[in-house]
Amino acid sequence: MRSFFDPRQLRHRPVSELHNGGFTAYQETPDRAESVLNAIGPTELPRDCGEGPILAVHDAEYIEFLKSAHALWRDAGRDGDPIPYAWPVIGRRALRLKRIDALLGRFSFDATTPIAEGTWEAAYWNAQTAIAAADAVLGGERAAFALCRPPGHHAGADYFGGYCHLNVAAITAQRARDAGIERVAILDIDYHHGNGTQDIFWERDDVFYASIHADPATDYPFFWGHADETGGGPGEGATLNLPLPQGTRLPAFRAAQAQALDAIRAFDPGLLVVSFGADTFEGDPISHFELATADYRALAADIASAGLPTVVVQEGGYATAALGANVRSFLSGF
Ligand code: Q9C
Ligand code: ZN
Repeated sequence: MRSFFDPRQLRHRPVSELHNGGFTAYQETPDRAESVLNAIGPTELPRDCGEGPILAVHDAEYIEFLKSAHALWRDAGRDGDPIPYAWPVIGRRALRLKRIDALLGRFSFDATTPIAEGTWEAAYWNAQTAIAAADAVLGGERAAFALCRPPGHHAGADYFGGYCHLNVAAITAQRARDAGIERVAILDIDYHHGNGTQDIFWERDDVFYASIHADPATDYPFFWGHADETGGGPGEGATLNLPLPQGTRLPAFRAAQAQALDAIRAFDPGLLVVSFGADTFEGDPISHFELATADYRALAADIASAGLPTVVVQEGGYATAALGANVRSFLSGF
């Protein structure tokens, strides 16, 4: 399978994150990408398609913020990386303040995701990697893989969080729409609900979003991903959430995925985007499903049997040493 990656994606290197009440080493490391690269062999560099496909999904003010946040933080005399800590909670005025602390709260939903010096450059090339995989499939490839890192599915049109800045699955889906594909489906099988992807397409009937994830009653991101969230307005019915309990193993996960694939087939998309997170792995340090390395091949084979042109984008997966083998297993299923 053609696979894409750009070494500039490694330049996002926050030092620490707020986790369970203290600062711990940042989990979403550049080593994750190295683990995958070592396992899957050579990748292709993306070409530079510019900001157009990013701005087709994300708000321009948010993009300007991402570019400038680290410098504004330094200008304010701070060491370390910017981390938001005050938010305009629902009901507050959406003030357009200039202070970096206020901007951080305006454009985020959590405090787990610092913006490091190289974050914008990494996020930009991360998006180009996804666009390159999309273009390969739009050009006739049956399937392609974007080794996206940082991940994307927690990022909304105007917010970051959950280790994500640019929503690579949404950028991929929108790229296909703009190339003339009338209906696109996204299957999100990361351990966590993809709140950003859901928000971006919530009111749209041209992009179907199906997600299998840990029940948000017990797991991050808590405020999205419940089974009764099915889309709004014209998008009613084009969002499908299938939460599963902690401890889930292959049989239950596979059954949920079959249900999602049935709904996707009924939607009749011209292209499928898979948000693939390997944080469903039994050895994942921050998650609580029990999938084994070989299980990913079976899941991918089920997806491949839907017979759709497919772009796989990498999301989470924090058992770094095993991540490469898990991704290789998944890709082998195609
Ligand atoms: N104390 C992805 O897998 N940390 N993001 C949860 C735990 C955030 C995961 C807090 C987890 C984000 C793409
Ligand atoms: Zn995840």
